[in-house]
Amino acid sequence: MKLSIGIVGLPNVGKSTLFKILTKQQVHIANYPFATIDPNVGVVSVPDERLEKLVKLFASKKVIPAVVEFYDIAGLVKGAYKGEGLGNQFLTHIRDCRIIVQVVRCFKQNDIVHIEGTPDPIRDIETIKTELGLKDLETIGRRLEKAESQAKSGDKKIVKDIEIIKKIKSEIEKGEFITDFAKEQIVQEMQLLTAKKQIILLNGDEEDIDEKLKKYLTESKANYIVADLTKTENLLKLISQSYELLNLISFFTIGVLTDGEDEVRAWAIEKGTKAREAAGVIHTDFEHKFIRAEIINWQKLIETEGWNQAKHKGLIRIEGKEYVVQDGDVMVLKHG
Ligand SMILES: Nc1nc2c(ncn2[C@@H]2O[C@H](COP(=O)(O)OP(=O)(O)OP(=O)(O)O)[C@@H](O)[C@H]2O)c(=O)[nH]1
Ligand SMILES: [Mg+2]
Repeated sequence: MKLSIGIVGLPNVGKSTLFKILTKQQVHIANYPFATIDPNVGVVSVPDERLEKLVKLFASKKVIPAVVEFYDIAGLVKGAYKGEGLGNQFLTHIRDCRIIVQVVRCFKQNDIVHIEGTPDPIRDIETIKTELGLKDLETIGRRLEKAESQAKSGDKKIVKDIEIIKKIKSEIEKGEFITDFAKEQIVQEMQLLTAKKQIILLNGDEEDIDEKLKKYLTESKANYIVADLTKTENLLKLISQSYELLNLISFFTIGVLTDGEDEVRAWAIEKGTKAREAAGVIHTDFEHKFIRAEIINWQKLIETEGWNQAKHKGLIRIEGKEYVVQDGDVMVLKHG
């Protein structure tokens, strides 16, 4: 499962600065709006101490961590949905992202241009929310038209789809996010932006965040991080927070125990994933050909100092396809 994160915000607020901190890529950062036009895409390894310990135990040469993909796109302005600024075409670049990070300018330095004259975090957050909503309404409008023309056939699924579409449409029109509907198939098909989980990154110092803003964020139940991007060197907490929001956990595979590859690898799955589906994350074939999984918690494996030792002690469990994979499981799959 690919975890991808899209970075949005007004122009010139620090999106590319954040992207550079995360990915260590050299990207164009400049004190004028719309410095970024084509999206920047970068991959970041998910830091995991457990992985390093397993590499040591198996003396593996190669370690393959789970990765997160970041998309840094052009700035959004009021009216972007109807073509203002650079238009909204670039919003399509983040449609298959699983999380949206919104960078909000809180720092006050006057020499940095603000598209609306002066920073006003609440106004700016609302502007972006409106633009995301308007983009979704455009998508929804098209989909509703199509569904309504198909509804004449009386297909029950289409009738239900229409019901859901109308419900989310009115939510978005009220200015609400529709994260509660994110699991609905029709919502997933439309890849709606307001259905995605969001993290607000307040770009500034603690003293730039006033009481009014804090209250607003609390009332809107926002997930937020405060970070002055000119002083921050590492923002890995953004990745751990994304894992939490998406309910992700990791399991590990050891190459020498499976296909003979000299590598230790981490895989991200959603909490509650069963062994067979987890096998499918490694290779689609494995899901169909799944026989069983041999499993041990990573810590126990380190303590027993090796797979064979753990096996002798009877610590390796045999689990079937219905087993719910736990965070930190080391898994050896047996497939046909
Ligand atoms: N003082 C200060 N300046 C910042 C901070 N973060 C970014 N900047 C400056 O703001 C300007 C814009 O930064 P970018 O990262 O290019 O902003 P962006 O959001 O990618 O801008 P666009 O691509 O034009 O939409 C640059 O001159 C940065 O150096 C900050 O925390 N404090
Ligand atoms: Mg930029």
